[in-house]
Amino acid sequence: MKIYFAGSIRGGREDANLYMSLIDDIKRYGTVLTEHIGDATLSAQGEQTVDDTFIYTRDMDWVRESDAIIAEVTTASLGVGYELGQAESMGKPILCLYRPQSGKRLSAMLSGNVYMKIKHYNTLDEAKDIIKDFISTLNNL
Ligand code: 6K6
Repeated sequence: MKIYFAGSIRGGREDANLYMSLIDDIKRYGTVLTEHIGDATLSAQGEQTVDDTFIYTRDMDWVRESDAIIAEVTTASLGVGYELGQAESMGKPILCLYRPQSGKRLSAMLSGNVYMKIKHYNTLDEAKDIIKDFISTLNNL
């Protein structure tokens, strides 16, 4: 199984370590096409050695190639929102993981969209359980 993990880059890297822990967990179930999202050394400026057209083309190819998308959506990101919209158009199964926070609400473009499987969590262990359930639904398709 190929899984596209989406998480904020230029939207902010506050959760980079969490992305890495989630990616490590998801790797138990298949290939994560986007392991670099969890690279804690990557700043919000992103990689300087490749241009944005290259990144866009490569990432859209990976979305197309993937069997499912798992996104951590707590840190708002234009790129993640775009990827999720495209993935929905392609009919990909999508899980969005969100940590509720006081004073902030998830975009209605996600929370109001019945296509997206949106799951709230607080701890890494809760997120892992949600991922396990999501993968098992895919295996039953
Ligand atoms: C290379 C290594 C790490 O980062 C880079 C360069 N930048 C990007 N590389 C790969 N994917 C990217 C990069 N910038 C954005 N994305 C895609 O958009 C990722 O798949 C993320 O899920 C999403 C993040 O979007 P922003 O708007 O937060 O940057």
